Amino acid sequence: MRIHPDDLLLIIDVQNDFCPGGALAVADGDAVVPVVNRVSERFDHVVLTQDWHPRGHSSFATSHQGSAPFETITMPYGPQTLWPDHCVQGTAGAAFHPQLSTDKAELVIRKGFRSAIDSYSAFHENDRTTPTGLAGYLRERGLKRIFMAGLATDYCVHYSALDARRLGFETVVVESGCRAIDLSGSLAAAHAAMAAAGVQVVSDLD
Ligand code: VGL
Ligand code: ZN
Repeated sequence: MRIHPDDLLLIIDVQNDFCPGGALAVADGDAVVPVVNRVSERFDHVVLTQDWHPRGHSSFATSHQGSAPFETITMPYGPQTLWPDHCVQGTAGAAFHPQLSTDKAELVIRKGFRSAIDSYSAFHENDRTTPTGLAGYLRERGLKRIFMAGLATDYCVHYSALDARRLGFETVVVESGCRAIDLSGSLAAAHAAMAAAGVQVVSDLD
């Protein structure tokens, strides 16, 4: 696939807590690092996202008495999966994987920093209305096509891709640079939703 000078690579949540040994480890999560590093050399513009929760965040099972990680509860904005405490602001788990090339990134967008609301998508929090500001940033810069990779395919990549389409961006997910949590069919559901929304999924860029 030909990459254009005004294409963007959005690298999603390649953080220690989503890699083996981390608090919310995605199987083989660190395998995305060399892929993402290689792919990012092809782009003139790179943006990173960083899951960035305050202690006691409402998406943590430990914030809800009697609840366990991976259960679903109802929040004012809808259903919310509960997670182990992860990506707490300023901790080693919230840091980018040490081998991730971050120098080229023009912007790091942090998300999930409001205690009462989770944010899977790089564009909108889980109420689907509170914006992160990324769409405005990309529009102002004239960047119209977004390639995505990172963690996890079925959560933050999936929701970012759907929002990108909803906001009118051409959207390409690079699968070799993604790994999934796959909680009760979430990966298959993510693939179906992305296809229906017109997200292009490619196995690699070459
Ligand atoms: C993510 C669950 C909770 C992700 C973030 O990056 O996919 N998943 N927080
Ligand atoms: Zn999170």
